[in-house]
Amino acid sequence: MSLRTQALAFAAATLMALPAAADSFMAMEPYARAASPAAKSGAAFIPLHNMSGQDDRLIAARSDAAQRVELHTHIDAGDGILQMREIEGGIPVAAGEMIEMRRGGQHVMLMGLTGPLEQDAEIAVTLVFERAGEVVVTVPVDNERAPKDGAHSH
Ligand SMILES: [Cu+2]
Repeated sequence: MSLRTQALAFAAATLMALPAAADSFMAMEPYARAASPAAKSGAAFIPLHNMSGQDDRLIAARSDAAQRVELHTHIDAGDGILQMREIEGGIPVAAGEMIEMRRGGQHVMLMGLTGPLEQDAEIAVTLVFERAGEVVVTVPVDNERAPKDGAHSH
């Protein structure tokens, strides 16, 4: 076995020793909500702890609960009114750090709901990370949850 082959074999063994994607990110009290039963869109708030041991980036999300899912944040347009924007380039997160999501801040936008978000139902959201790959999170619907920090809702 050449040195190069040995190095490759070692790299392969190291890769296999990595934890499964499901263990790499932990969702901290996630919830989803819609402004009303007739709402066409909703939002999921999924704070994520990066336990993968490596820097990563949340690049996309999808769910059967909505036709289109985007990573959004709110920006102050300068007139004091917060506007939602799609986050360009995803959300970077260092090893051991958190991706914060909250009302008036970063969130997973559910556009074109395939059904009403009923209180206490659960939806599955697939989060796609640059390195950890896909992580499926079960998100309870809690339309009654008040924003923790009094931020604007949408
Ligand atoms: Cu949004």
